[in-house]
Amino acid sequence: MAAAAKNVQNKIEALREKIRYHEHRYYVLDDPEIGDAEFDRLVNELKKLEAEHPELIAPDSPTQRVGGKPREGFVKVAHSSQMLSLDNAYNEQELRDWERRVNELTGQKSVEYVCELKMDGLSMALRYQGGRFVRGITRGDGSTGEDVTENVRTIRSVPLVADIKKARLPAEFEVRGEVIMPHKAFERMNEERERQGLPRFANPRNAGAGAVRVLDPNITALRRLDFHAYFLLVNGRVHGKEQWENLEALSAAGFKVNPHRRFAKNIDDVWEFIREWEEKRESLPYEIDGIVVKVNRLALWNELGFTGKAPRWAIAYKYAARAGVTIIEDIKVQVGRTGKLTPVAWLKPVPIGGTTVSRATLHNMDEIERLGVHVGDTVQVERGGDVIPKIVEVVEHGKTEEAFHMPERCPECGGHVVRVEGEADHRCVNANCPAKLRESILHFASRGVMNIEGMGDALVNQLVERGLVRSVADIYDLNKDKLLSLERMGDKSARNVLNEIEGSKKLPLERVIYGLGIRFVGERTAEFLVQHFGSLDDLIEAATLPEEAAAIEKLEQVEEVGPRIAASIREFFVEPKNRELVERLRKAGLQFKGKRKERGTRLAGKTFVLTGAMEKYTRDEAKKLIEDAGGKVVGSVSKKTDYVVAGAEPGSKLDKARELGVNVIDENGMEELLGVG
Ligand code: 1X8
Repeated sequence: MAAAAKNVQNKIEALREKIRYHEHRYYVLDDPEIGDAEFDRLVNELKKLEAEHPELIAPDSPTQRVGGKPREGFVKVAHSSQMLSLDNAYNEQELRDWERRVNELTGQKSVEYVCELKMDGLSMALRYQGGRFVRGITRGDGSTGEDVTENVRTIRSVPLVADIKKARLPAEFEVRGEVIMPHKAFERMNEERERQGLPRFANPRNAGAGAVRVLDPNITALRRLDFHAYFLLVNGRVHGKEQWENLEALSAAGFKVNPHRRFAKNIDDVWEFIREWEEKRESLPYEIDGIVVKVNRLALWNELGFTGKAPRWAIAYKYAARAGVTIIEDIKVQVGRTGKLTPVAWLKPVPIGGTTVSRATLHNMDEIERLGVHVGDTVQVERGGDVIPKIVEVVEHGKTEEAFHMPERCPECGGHVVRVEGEADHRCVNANCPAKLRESILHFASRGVMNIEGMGDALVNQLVERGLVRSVADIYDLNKDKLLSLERMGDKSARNVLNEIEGSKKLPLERVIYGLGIRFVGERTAEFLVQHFGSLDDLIEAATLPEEAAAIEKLEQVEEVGPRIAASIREFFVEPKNRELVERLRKAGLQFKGKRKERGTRLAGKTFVLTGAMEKYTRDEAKKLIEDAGGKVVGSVSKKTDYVVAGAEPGSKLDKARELGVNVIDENGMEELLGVG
């Protein structure tokens, strides 16, 4: 290899190493050393080098996690050895019975154990060759699973390259573990589904399973899944001397191994760990349903062997579901800041897992119909982590079977309630609904938005009731006199609140946009809007173009903005009252400018779909080129697609394009449109 080429290769490899290191800090250790911007800069530098030297792109490069092409279906793969389920223990007696059997069969008085959290997700086998991730297989029926490699590749805590030297692992090995969807990701996914008029997933496990088994890896990538490793196999057999050592080795190799594990000298230590986590599991950001207890010494695993389907060297201690049975006394409706009406079940108070539950959300009408609940029914209620209690099923119908109906008038203001065709939600359409106002102010002031500490329920209720705040802009007209006129507001508190309000003026534009409370515009969309438009004025100019179609088209060029979000943004900014609000916020001195990415206009309004491998560009690089020229890249072909760019081995998208008569071009054609090459 020529010296220059060698030089580039070294540079690329060094960058990859650096990015892997920071990925590991962030996604595995939850302990980043650098900020997002710095991280993005490294990745962009690597992408640029790889685009200039596509011959050096390797499947284990950090740039190659996303961008795989959708599948037609999944291929079945045999497991290296059976993926077993575990026997369960439900109380201390069953745990101690299990221990006695372990002692009898091994001829020991007492043995060491490893305690691990039992995560409620999907078991998965990951194969590594030459230390590199090559295959991800679902559990399936235990003997055969499905090849979901490209989807697993998008899970950031799965290392594409394992540090086999540091971990002293052979080049070829298999890791088994659990794919989980954290509560936050689960809530986000369900909110998105509601917006799309789709039914909610019942729990994170089902949602995770759905995300792993979608045919398009780009969808998996959006789901923020996580992987925790807990078994190490070599040649389909257990490897090494101890489970504890194996967990340490997996951790050293770069896998996420649940940090909440314990080496137990004996079964009493095990029991202590189990007792400890019964309460503590509430504070975890994901769902666990028990504790897995494993005999530590692997030599004993062979001696103990298996019962019909489960190993004798491990047991799953299952916590009682944090569920209770109670009666629905009433169903009331709450109004949120977007005017959404949420039906809430008022329950006969029932103790569940240490707290008393007296409310459970019913989300929307679809959910009520799915469950078939009525007032007076006896229901099973479940609580998980920080998730709001929910009703799982009707245990017994009440005597009266009066169906619940959404009110036709808003319970807070009497305004009209409508349900838009194709949406799951009912909402109050009165722009001046006091409930909407109260909730919008609370949203605006909340920590993730304008972060005005002290502006919680108590203060906001008073401000709204006394008419001191009629829109979020009024917050910036508050002064000491107005605040001191309120109950329980002293000199010092008033000063603090005013300081907080003053401080909020420095927060970046994306917070301001998020704070406006435009429907469907969350934190992430607000960031994309700022990236794209750079200022609130440019965003407003695009959103309020006289011609609606032109405005929508401009807005849809923003990442992750589709027709629904675009329409909502336009609707917001064409409303004169909202424009007035914006002007008042400008006068108050809020940030109206953000960081802008310069974009061309050559391909403005054009929509592209990419399929197959290009020679000169990675998928990401091509996407960026098109986007930088003002075009938009989407995942699937429709009549609205302007061009399909087909590389080598194109997928079904090419067939679809031909079927619909969409222009198909190759890499050269794309360069021509871009005016490069
Ligand atoms: C299932 C699970 C295991 C562990 C954690 N969560 C699970 N869902 C663990 O060992 N830490 S082991 C297991 C199985 O063998 N079926």
